[in-house]
Amino acid sequence: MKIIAARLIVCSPDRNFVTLKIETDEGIYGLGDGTLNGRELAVASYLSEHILPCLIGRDPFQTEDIWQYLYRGAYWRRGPVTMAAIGAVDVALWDIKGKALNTPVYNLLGGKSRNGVLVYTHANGRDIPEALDSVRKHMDEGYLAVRAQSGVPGVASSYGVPKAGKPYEPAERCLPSESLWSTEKYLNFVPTLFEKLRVELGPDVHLLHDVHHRLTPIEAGRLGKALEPYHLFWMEDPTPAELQEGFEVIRRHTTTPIAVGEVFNSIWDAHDLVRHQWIDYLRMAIVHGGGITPLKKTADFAALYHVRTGFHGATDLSPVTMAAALHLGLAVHNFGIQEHMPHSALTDEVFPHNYTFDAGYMYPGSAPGLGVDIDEKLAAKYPYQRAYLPIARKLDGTLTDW
Ligand code: CS2
Ligand code: MG
Repeated sequence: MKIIAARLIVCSPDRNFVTLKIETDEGIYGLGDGTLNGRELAVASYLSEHILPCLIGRDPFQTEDIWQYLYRGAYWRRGPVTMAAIGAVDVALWDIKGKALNTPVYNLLGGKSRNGVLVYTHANGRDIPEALDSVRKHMDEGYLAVRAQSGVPGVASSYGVPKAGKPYEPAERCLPSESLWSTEKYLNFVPTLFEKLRVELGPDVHLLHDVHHRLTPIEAGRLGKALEPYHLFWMEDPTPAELQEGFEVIRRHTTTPIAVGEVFNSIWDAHDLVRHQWIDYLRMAIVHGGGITPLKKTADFAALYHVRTGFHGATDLSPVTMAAALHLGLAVHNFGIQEHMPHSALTDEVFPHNYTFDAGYMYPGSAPGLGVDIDEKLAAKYPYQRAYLPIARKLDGTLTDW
């Protein structure tokens, strides 16, 4: 089998997506996702200018060699743009391989290690009563694990809280908006949120929380300790993770489990975090980490240190990445949980897929390959629109991590 064409479909059905379609001489094609929120065209250009011409004529079964060719062969390594581009190719090749062998991708990764993939979804509210209602609503829908975010009194536009009545979606089709941030108000408030949730909801539901990189390690240690009585499933991105040893400080102070990695793009970003057991869950997105090939290796490495997976699953990753995460999550032994932030109805229409949700778990389906397609005619009706993530400033105007 040979690759005869590779092209990009950049569309915006409610939000931007970069999709790669690789076609073969046997009529089988595969899809990959190259979406990098707010930087979509950088990945599209990397793919069309630098990668796609090199794919023509190659054997799509050679996922390992093609991955090494794109990673080592470029000389310039890593970084979100490069790795998202490589990830799009890698995932499309696994899709082709599954279709050619007439089997779902999880069977090529070790087969099913479990019946279904435990997922968590997002609950949020402008205040504690609204956040509580939102968690309850998702529990009624069948979710066994829910991430809870709430507006913080005195802090305008907190992370994870939607604008009036809309589903939460941080990218905006305008220049970056600015929000204000106060660590002091946040740290005083969050334990009261989880105290209320536990009192009202009981011990069984898995509760998660995303700090979104906003604390220093010692502040994160304080928060983790304060949250211990409410036994969170995890506290996510407590501090920016460039300094991996920062997590040693957090670990020294709390037993609240830690999840990190949605902005990582290489096993090397997590190497110390994993081997020192400073974290519990690794959240790299399949696309931004360079695809299924390196993520399988990363998961196997993490397994040696009791670190489990919690792959990123926000709506800025397309249904193609969602499917890839479900296939890999079903197969690896050290699966932890999968984020599920459902896409809009329009996005789901553009990307028809086989994966399903039932009673707290998701299932990738048994279609050959990944089980996701793209309706190109419909996609063409929604052209790319420039969009940015917001930025955050402290109350005194200092730019801080959003
Ligand atoms: C978030 C993301 O899903 C998450 O945990 O942190 O929504 C993140 O803000 C976006 O992916 C940014 O593009
Ligand atoms: Mg997050």
